Amino acid sequence: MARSGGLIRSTVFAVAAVLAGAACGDGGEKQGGTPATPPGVASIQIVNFQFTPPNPTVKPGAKVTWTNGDTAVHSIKDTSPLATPVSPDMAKDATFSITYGQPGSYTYICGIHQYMTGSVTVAP
Ligand SMILES: [Cu+2]
Repeated sequence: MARSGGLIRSTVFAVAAVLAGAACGDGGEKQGGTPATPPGVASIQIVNFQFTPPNPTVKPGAKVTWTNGDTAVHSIKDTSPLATPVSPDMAKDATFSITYGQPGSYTYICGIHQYMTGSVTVAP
């Protein structure tokens, strides 16, 4: 007398804990308009005289950081109309960042080895 239809229903209520906007307004007394939630970041590694990845796409307001993984010294020179100041000479593990506000395509090179090229695309 086996009773068929032993349907075991395992209902899992996945409570989606939406972590929307983690505690904005911490009452800090910082000066300057540093946004609480940055729109994005991207990292470009310099390895073997190449940018990796060379052509990232980021959101407006994103901060792109280059890190020199080579023992050779490199620098970052923005060659777009943005005309960001050239980075200092970057020793191994040194970093340099540019924050891109407006959509567009921003080319850059190594100021020392100008055959090292790349571009950052900023798109909404
Ligand atoms: Cu270089």
